[in-house]
Amino acid sequence: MSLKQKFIGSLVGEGVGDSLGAGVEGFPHFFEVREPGARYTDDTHMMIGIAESLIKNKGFNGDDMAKTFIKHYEAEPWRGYGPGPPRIFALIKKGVSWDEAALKIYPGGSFGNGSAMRIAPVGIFYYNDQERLKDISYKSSKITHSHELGMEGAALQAMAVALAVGSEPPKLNRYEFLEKLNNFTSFDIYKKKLESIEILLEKKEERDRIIKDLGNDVLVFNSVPTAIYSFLANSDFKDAVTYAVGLGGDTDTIGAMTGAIAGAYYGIDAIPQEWKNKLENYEYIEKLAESLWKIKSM
Ligand code: F2R
Ligand code: MG
Ligand code: MG
Repeated sequence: MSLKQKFIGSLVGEGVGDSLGAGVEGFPHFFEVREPGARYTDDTHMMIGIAESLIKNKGFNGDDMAKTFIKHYEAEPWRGYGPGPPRIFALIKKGVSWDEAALKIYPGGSFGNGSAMRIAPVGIFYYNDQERLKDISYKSSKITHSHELGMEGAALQAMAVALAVGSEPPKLNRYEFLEKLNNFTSFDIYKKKLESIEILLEKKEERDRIIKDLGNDVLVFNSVPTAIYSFLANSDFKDAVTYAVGLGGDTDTIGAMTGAIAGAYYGIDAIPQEWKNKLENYEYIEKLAESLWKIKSM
């Protein structure tokens, strides 16, 4: 499969997963998931901002990325943003630097899942450069989520996307995938969750066990591992994303993160056509992924 198909698969996969979970965010767990809703939410909206800024600057520029987030938020504030980012945007507009504003909202910074949910463009763009992937994940996270667990969660999600780009279906070795993620992170909380994923996969556990051991709420260390599990426990794009959303809780976000990983692995052609047809701004998201791929291929 071509790299281009994987890049497009990841960004479209994010949008589709977000739209599928959007109408049921916060629902208690276990329900049948059917069709994506008409709209994506803040997850995809901010993912688009990251892609645009990486393309414009041919890499990371913190000031520009923050301004891009703010421009999008002001145009469409109704996309269901978390409580922190709009307050941080207001501070940046008042002149606080992009890498300092986030520290002023939550003590030690936010560890919500808002910087991991949007990180897919960093994962695909730096898929073959682990050091830069971590560095840029941390920097892009710092705009709104400056807690070390917030930045690490974004980096781990980016690394899962990167590993999926670098793996050719159907040959994924789930245990090697988890081992690479475990070697990537030095944080105990993430290492323990990755070890739990391995055990849960072996035992083929029920959904209530997955939620209990991994989590499905808005905190990044409870939703990135669940997205990774949802990808690894299922054998095609549709099943992975449907499973993730069906767990309930932060459905749009866990759906978006699972979709970004599964789309990077299975590629754009594996995403159901009727879901692609329904995705708002499909052509634009596809164009962003293609531009990232072109810069990467230069
Ligand atoms: N906002 C939502 N959903 C609410 C309803 C939307 C509704 N459907 C609508 O249309 O209006 N979803 C989005 O928010 C989540 C991402 O949030 P983000 O960007 O991480 O926000 P924030 O404020 O940084 O963190 C979220 C919560 O995490 C807790 N938290 C974070 N850091 C903390 C810290 N240091 N100490 C204690 N708690 C901390 C807080 O409870 C924050 O409120 C996604 O689900 C996205 O889809
Ligand atoms: Mg959302
Ligand atoms: Mg959400």
